[in-house]
Amino acid sequence: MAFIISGQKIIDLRSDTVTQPTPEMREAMARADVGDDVYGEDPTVNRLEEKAAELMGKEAGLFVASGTMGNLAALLSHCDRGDEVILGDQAHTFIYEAGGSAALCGIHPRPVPNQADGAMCLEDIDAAIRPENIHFPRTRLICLENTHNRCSGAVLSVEYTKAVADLAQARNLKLHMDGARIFNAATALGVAASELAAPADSITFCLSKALCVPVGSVLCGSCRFIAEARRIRKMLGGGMRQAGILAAAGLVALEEIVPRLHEDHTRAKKLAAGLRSLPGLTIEPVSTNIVYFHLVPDAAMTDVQFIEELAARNIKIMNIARRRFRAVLHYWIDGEDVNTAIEAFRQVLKT
Ligand code: TLP
Repeated sequence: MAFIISGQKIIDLRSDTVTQPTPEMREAMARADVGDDVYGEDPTVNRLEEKAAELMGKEAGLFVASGTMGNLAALLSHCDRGDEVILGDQAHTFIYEAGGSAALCGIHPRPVPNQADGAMCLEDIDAAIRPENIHFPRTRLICLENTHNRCSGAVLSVEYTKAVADLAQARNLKLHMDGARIFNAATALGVAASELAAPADSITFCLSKALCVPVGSVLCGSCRFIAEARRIRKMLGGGMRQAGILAAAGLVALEEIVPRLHEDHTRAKKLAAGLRSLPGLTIEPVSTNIVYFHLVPDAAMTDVQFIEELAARNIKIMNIARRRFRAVLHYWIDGEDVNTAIEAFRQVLKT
């Protein structure tokens, strides 16, 4: 099932963003009814936005180019310049979005420590909320991430999310959720995504990760919030025209790929078990489709050598930090690919 690139079978575990559209998606894209979405006239985008809102239990949805754009549009819709957002120090929005909220929106990030399970302690959040004082920025927003990418793909529970929402409400703050992989979280917990999204004022989820869609995310929230986000999306240059070509793949993903995410989770556990049996590696707990592992500090090879030796065997993984690596399971990796990958790791760790 792995990709064939230049005649070589590549098992690409760097991310679930590498997934290609399924044949059903390509077919739906070719047949999609389209119109000018900036005029609100693309029937396929409209259907996707309605379906996404329904799945998230929100009033409205907005199709955006990427998870980064969805988070940025959310932050800009919730906050004014100079406002402060509380988010985890391992949050994607804090680490990987090129500082966009500060650079483009003048929003001040206030990172608090993420625990290993992806949560921020309620006491830490509470302590980070600014009192009214002319010296301080105004705290306006709290951001959660579910599943938590850098925290082992961990899942935040419905109860925890509600507790953060209660705190936000009590302190007159809004709650945004970066739910790039919210369907993975819902699958792992056996709950509807709408239950996880319910406590949040807004949520963005990605179609372009484990769901195999080539491009796109959807931001969901109240009608009023989405109307503002729609204006901001235009400001960011994200007003797309016949975007139904892309949205068509999104509709297929919600029908056909979401129900299969549990297969990626099972394979992630299988990969983790295989890696755990090898010398020289330690493995982080696996909750969803992401496996983080470490080369032991005294390993005989450098991180770069490790990556290169695996690449020479057509296995691609990502180096996240010194001695820390990530493998992400997705639709295009089947059980046989997992066995092949484990065997390649075994050979590399022996060399
Ligand atoms: N994550 C990517 C990289 O940027 C690290 C990946 O390979 O995992 N929120 C979360 C939790 C994400 O993991 C990502 C992408 C995004 C937002 C941004 O989505 P895009 O790439 O569509 O802007």
